[in-house]
Amino acid sequence: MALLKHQLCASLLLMESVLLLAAPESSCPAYAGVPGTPGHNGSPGRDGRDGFPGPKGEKGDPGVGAQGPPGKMGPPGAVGPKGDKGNPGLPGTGVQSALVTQLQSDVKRLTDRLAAVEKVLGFRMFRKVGQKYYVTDGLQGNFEKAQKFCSDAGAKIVLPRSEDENKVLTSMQAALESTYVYAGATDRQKEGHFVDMSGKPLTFTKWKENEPNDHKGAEDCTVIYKSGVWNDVNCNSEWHVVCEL
Ligand code: MFU
Ligand code: CA
Ligand code: CA
Repeated sequence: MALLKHQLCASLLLMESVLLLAAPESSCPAYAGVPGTPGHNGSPGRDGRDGFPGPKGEKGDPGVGAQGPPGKMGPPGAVGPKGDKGNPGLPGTGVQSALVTQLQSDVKRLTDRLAAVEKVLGFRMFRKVGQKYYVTDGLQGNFEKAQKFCSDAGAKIVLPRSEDENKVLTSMQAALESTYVYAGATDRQKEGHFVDMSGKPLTFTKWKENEPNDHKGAEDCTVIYKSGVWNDVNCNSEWHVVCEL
């Protein structure tokens, strides 16, 4: 029975196909079929293309960050030209003027004294005695050479004016291993009458016994022996030279 129904349906379908081919715009009356069930949803389509760029946005508001730290100091500028001399000061009071005058004289005294001390330091040996300095470089020579050496040094040939000074001189002689040192006294002007280099009579002397004797009638210069006593000698004999400042 099932086979028969199948054969019948197949025959009907064949007949319908033939009729449709023979008369495509057939006006044969037909019955509409029962609607089928809806199909399943399809898979999603592909992504679309990018859209066109939008319009430019409005300018933003200024930032509100804190101010940064100051930069480093720049390099120093060139030294400017020297300024003009200032105006003279106002006159001081009497006390101020007296003080300035005093300070000026103090500075001068100190400056002069410093210069003297610095001169002394230029010698090989020196001694301070009272207000004087005795100096020597150990030179030996006749009286003329002794005078020139001391004069060139801005000094005078030594002449002890007291026992203290005489002693200091002998202490230098010991250090120099000197027998005699020339002193600044002669009797060239008047034989037997010894005077200093300014022509003034001597206020202190320490002649050895029987001196000055003007030995051989040719002794007009004075020397001091290492023991401290004095003798007159020939001015051409050569002995140590000490100067006083
Ligand atoms: C004494 C001194 C002279 C010299 C002579 C050698 O005379 O007075 O000045 O030193 O001796 C004798
Ligand atoms: Ca003499
Ligand atoms: Ca003598």
